Amino acid sequence: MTAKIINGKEIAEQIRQELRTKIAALKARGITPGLAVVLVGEDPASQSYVRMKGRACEDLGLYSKTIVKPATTSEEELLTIIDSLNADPRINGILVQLPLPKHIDENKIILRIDPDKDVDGFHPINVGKMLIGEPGFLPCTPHGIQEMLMRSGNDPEGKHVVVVGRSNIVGKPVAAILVQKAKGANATVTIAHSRTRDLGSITRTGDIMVAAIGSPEFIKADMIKEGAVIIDVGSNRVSDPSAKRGYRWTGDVDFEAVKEKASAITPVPGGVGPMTIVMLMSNTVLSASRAHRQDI
Ligand code: L34
Repeated sequence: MTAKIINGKEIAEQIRQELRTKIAALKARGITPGLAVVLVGEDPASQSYVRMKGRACEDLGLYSKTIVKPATTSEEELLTIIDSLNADPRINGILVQLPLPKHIDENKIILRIDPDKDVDGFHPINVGKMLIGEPGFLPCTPHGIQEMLMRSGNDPEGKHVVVVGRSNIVGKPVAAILVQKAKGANATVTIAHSRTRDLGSITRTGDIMVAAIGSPEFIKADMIKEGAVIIDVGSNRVSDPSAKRGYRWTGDVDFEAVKEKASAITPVPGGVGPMTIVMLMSNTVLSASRAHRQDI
């Protein structure tokens, strides 16, 4: 079997079009949703993600503000920036790009963001709401994965989803979302990770696999079930002297081999990445409509 490619770029574009209608409705009422992105340091991958977020805002006609600070920025300074964004009525969404430099406590920073502007869905209030199935903000990558599954005809209901990876950004929340008693969910979920014994014996039972390990091409063909749906969350920048820019993006899945055994697979680039960006736009629009009590 050769897998169907789940085109994240195309699905994200479809969602962008839906957002344009909502944004036009808000603008007709004098409301322009606004997003602030804060980047601390000079990690090249982070720089490129932050650039893409700014460009997506521009493309949709959202107000956007990108704040770039040196790696030496203190925790106190960053907290002050967040306080001012919390108080700024033009800003509906605040995102602090992770990872932060080691001397800054990420949890402390996230806790300072107004939960009503937490478009990343990382604040413990929103994490709690997600877990109990209450409306808040769903984290962009996990929510994007859910949208991707549904819009590609791979409803997770009743299926066994094996998540590989247990980060707060992807592994844990995607499991929490897909296990909900809700449309687009109702899955049986297993979370496997670096300490899982005999990983392959677990991953081979997954009808759907979400690979979020952060290790290039870690998932080999012999680790998946024949006909499985493979969601590759990996976003690894590996150096490649033959590439124009000197690097290329690769996922956590050995794409060439796995695509011969899976029924559907997301590519890297052009898979989960664009979904993350568009769900961020969606959360920002949602936040603005809530802030102005608009039902769109
Ligand atoms: N706070 N930190 C916070 N929020 C997030 O949602 C993120 N993440 C992850 C890292 N840190 C974060 C992102 O934005 C990863 N991530 C992300 C976003 C976009 C893409 C990849 C990761 C993406 O669109 N990648 C492209 C390839 C890159 C390119 O074309 O230059 C792709 O097609 O996969």
